Amino acid sequence: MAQRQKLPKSLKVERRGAVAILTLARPEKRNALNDATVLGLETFFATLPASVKAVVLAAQGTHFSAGLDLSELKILGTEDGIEHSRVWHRVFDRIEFGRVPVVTVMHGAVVGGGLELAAATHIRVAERSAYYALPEGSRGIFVGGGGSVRLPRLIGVTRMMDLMLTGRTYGAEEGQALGLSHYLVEPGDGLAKGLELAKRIATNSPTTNFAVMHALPRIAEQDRASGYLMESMMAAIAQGNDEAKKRITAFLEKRAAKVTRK
Ligand code: 1HE
Repeated sequence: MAQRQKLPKSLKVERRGAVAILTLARPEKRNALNDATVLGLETFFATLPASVKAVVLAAQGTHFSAGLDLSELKILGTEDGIEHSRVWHRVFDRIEFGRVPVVTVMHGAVVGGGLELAAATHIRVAERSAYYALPEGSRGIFVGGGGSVRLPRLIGVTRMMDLMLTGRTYGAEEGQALGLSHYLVEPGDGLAKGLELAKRIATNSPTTNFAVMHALPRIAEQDRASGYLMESMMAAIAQGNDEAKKRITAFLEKRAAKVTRK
């Protein structure tokens, strides 16, 4: 795919119609996230062609990601450490509040910064081999990629405390029950499921995807009165759009799919 800027060799991109597949491609280091990879993620999302409507984030090898590249951390002092964490915040925010929804396909270790990255994406598919941990606790450090902001919202503060204090891991089934993943699939089936979901997401009205990515999480964090206000404004913007009118007319004229359960 023609990406305007060059990506590091730890990231590979393929195109399937309106979906781009971004693959962490450093399996020899278990997709540990070094600076080049994190900045490459930023470049990828900053230069996404307009024709890409959804992204699948996947990983090569037996593990999704071993988290922060610890060989780079050991040379950082306090001030550089703050800057390092702030770069991760910037990049992961760019993913979470970017232009297109991102579906992550997880397998093997999804740990530390790897879990923080997955948590910054919108839909997570777990293969049964996936497991989750926050080894920062055992390494004498703390999460730095937005984990303390995003993970308590997914699984609660006390579960995150347990992960960090005791070095506990959650398996794929536990992660599914807790909300770390939205879909649980057999080993090897993750990419197909991720692509199926991303292709479906890519057919939504861009206004709906915008509202879900940008308005919904902010409304959920607001007081009720502000939330209702923002919801009515967002609803009015979405329904006033030609795309919404076209889709509703198509349903009324029996040209659109019904909501059925397969
Ligand atoms: C690494 C890293 C890494 C592997 N940084 N090099 N994350 C952790 O504490 C997790 C550390 N990693 C592991 O526990 C294991 O590597 C795995 C369970 C993920 C995989 O085990 P395994 O047996 O398949 O692989 P391995 O033999 O441990 O690792 C293969 C190579 O990858 C090896 O290098 P080699 O040159 O000896 O072949 C490892 O050193 C290297 N490697 N993980 C650097 N993480 C923004 S703040 C976020 C804070 C965090 O993310 S802290 C959590 C760090």
